Amino acid sequence: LEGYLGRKHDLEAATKRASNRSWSTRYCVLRGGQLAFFKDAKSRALGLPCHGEEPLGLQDALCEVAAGYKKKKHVFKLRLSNGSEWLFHGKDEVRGIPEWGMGWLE
Ligand code: I3P
Repeated sequence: LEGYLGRKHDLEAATKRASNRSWSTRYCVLRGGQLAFFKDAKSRALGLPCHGEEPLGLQDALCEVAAGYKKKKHVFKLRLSNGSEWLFHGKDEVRGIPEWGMGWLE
């Protein structure tokens, strides 16, 4: 499963706000229990992660609609087992995560 999503780092750890809190677009690849980030499909094909970012390990992670986040629609939250939290912004289109009415940004 892969495609473009907006991404915002919200918490670095359970009680620590992330320092870089701005939204950025990433080509996200969900595979083998990891979520990896690339600038675009070409760098994904070349296996070059965006800014050398480590993939997020999803073991014991929680994922839910970010109902409390009101500034954008179609946002889901990922809470990793280490307490860090990330927000992801999808497109208003039924692809990707259809049960939430979310899809990839085109
Ligand atoms: C952040 C940027 C984000 C904003 C965040 C700001 O500033 O404006 O868009 O999140 O607010 O800190 P900068 O680009 O200077 O890092 P929202 O879009 O969700 O408001 P926050 O610190 O309240 O999360």
